[in-house]
Amino acid sequence: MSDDCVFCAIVAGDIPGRTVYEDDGTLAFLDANPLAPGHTLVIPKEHHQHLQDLDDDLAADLYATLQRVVPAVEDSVGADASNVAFNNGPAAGQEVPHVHGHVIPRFEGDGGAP
Ligand code: DGP
Repeated sequence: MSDDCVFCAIVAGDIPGRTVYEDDGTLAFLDANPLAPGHTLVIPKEHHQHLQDLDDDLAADLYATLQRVVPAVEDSVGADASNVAFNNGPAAGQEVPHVHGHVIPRFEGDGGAP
């Protein structure tokens, strides 16, 4: 847990998050600034900034959660597909320094990648 991390605060329940899925090690919740309806973030509950900071077990847990959440999010909004992306470091656009995968629903004819 990092004191100044907004996603750690969501994990702790100190600020609200609209939870999509939760288990012991991971959490998925709706993005506050969605690029499409259903835009969801998938995080490990432990605070780490970079994907490469996760140990093998936590990386596997995160991937397993993505595999559950992606089809559930697509079904919930009637999407045809989704972009799944990690901004891994500030120079790549990572604004929140807590590992998070974006699940962005996509629709046929919606005009290209965000
Ligand atoms: P990134 O640029 O990859 O670090 O994306 C951070 C995302 O986190 C961005 O899409 C907006 C979202 N976000 C930032 N603060 C909050 C928050 O307090 N709650 C929720 N649900 N999402 C947040």
